[in-house]
Amino acid sequence: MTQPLVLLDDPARGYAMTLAHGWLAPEAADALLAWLLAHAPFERESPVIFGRAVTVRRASCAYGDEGLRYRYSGLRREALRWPTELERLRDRLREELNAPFGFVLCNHYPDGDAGLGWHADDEPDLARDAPVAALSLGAERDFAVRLREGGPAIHSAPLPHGSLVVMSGSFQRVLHHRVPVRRRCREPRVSLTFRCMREG
Ligand SMILES: O=C(O)CCC(=O)C(=O)O
Repeated sequence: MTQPLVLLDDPARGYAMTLAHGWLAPEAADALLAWLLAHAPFERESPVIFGRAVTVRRASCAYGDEGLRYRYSGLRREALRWPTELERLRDRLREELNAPFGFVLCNHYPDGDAGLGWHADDEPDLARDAPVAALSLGAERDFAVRLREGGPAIHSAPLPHGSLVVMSGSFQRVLHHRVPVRRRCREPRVSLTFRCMREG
């Protein structure tokens, strides 16, 4: 792994974002992607957007500590028990980032026609201002960030296979992020976003 790059750092507003290329070595990233594509029970989502349930091309599933569930955009995801393949990564992240990661949302983008719109990971089930760590596997896709009030992206970074983005501090309260559609991309991508849940 190379030293993480600091892509955003705003001490006044209390947020930061780092990107570590090769956080997972290529062979390990290949094996994990193959395992997820073969075994993870991805389901296409129908989030409620402007009051209507809309089925999107992206699919997702979640793993986590026993009894955990996660509510977002009118959906409820029950966490499946941690498989060994993800437990190891969770433990490594807990140690490296000193944060109690207890849940991972897995997003499957079958190709570049699937994307994820502007949003923040700020649901009430999440611990306030805890880091969110996103591991990218498969096709390289862009990750864009803008202020919550709108306007153009203030940053956009390509996320290669095996890279890890960490959003920390007030990031989710101040900023929105998205994965734009990329029509030319024909390869699948899976992202794993590890989250810390609110106590109680
Ligand atoms: O796919 C990604 O890298 C981002 C995923 C994400 O923003 C989310 O799960 O909330």
